[in-house]
Amino acid sequence: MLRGYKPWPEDLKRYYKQTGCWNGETFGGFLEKQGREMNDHIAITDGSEVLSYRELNNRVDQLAAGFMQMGIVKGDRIVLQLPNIFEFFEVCFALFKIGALPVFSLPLHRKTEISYFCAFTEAKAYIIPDIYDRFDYREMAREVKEAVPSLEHIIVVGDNKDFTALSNLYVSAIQPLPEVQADDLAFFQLSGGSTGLPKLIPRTHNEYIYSLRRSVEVCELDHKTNYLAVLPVAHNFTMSSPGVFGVLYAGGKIVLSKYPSPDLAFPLIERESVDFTSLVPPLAIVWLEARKRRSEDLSSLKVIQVGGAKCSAEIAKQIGPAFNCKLQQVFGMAEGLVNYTRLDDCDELVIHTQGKPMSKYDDIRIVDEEDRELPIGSTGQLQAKGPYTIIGYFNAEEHNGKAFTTDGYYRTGDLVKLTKEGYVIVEGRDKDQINRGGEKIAAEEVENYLLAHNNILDAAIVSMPDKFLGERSCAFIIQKHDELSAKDLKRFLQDRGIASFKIPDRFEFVDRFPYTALGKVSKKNLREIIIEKLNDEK
Ligand code: J2J
Repeated sequence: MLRGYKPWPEDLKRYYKQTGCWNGETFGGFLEKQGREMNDHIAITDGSEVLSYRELNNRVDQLAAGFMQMGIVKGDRIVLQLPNIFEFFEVCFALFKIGALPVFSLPLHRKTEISYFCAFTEAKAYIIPDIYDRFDYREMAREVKEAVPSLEHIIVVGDNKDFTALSNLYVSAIQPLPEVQADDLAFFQLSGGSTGLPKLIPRTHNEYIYSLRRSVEVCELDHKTNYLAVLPVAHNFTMSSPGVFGVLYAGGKIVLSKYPSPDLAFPLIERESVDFTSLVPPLAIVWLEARKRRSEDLSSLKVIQVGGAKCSAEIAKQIGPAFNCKLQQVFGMAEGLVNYTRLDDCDELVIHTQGKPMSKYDDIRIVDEEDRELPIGSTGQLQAKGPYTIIGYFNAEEHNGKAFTTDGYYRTGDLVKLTKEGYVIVEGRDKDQINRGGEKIAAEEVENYLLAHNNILDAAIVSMPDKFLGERSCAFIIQKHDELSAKDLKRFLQDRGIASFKIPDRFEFVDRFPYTALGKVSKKNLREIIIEKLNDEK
């Protein structure tokens, strides 16, 4: 058993198996089955090249053999940082078949985050594209390797320079694949986080495949589905709600778009008869605007999902009519619980709520600050437990004590209320996080990066409202000597190497922070201060 991983207790395992939620399937097993049954049906396309289910399964087997030959074994952690390309799937499923564990980082992560993921998980390999979105990942990999010397392999998709080329690892199998059980760990997802460093979310085959199966049912996918992936496939939403893994589970076709812009996405929708896709709210706004001026035939679209951040009713209202399709709101989290509006729900629910839990085995409650359950209709903290909601982060015992209740509920940090139909309305958040158009920023993480600056005495980051992104981030700074500018601090953070979305949008230099009665920095007051300033500037 991997150190730092707390497995599901036996009684819960038994319960979720008895109820049929966990059906014993593994990722490798289901791809194998699809390879046989779906055969020449297209699994993945990028609009020019295609890969059938049989070909995908064969390439996965060859790659699994190559990984084994280079010494990757069951239980090894492999940090994966690939955009929306075929190889993402080949690598994932090859690792799943061996029982090695992908750690899903996002294309925007930079050397600070990647070095941390590699060191924290004691990763054996790090897999990257050569260049993506004008960024050379090989240069970053060199720095990561320097920071984490225990990392054995850097594997590159494309021009490998002096690293290992992924393309050389497709070989014919000479040894059998190891046994992988459905209760085994399959991979690590990343938490949006609210404290110091990003937390890692351990997932087993059983629990995650249940969430795929149930998502496929709720979203009514089948082998005729043509799903367009525009958001990064490594994100939990695009991966599993129902996402690209849900599509493979249903035997449908994944259409990969490297970028989410309508210039790329709309022609793909037309050419590939896309009927289903997932967006974050700011992207929905961009698509709505583009729809007015572009001429592609998008009549194949049946469902547009919007999730990851609150979609305002004003935007929600426009999506159905503009694209002549259904809107589905999705309120989920990489830790588990996913809520969907249903495809036959009335407009009132679809426009004004964030859906209801996908499974009847999801157990949710809304509580006050002392964990006392609140009556329906009151706003409180959402807690969740169920067959696909984790019971602990990886190797984070102290944090787990705070993030989970003693009776096993995950504290989502979201403030919600329930409608009489049992639908969730997201009202706010009591976690120290900024949701920048779906991209999550743990305030404390960025504050710590800023505190490493020798002229910063204290830093506090809060959200500020933004019409397009929903929220942006504002850093309040107390400096030792009056000499810093916003530009200096942006450069300081960039040089440190962190994802660009974490760099504060605005810096406010102040002499002191407001404090709560308990002596903590009052982020509520800071938010009020910046809102007032923004209003004055209008
Ligand atoms: C308001 N807040 C939302 C929504 C997520 C499906 C969909 C999304 C995610 C995801 C996911 C929201 N309205 N519709 O993993 O499988 C905020 C909440 C939540 C946090 C989780 C999936 N949808 N949120 O966004 O792990 O605050 O997952 O707790 O990135 O995003 O973020 P993340």
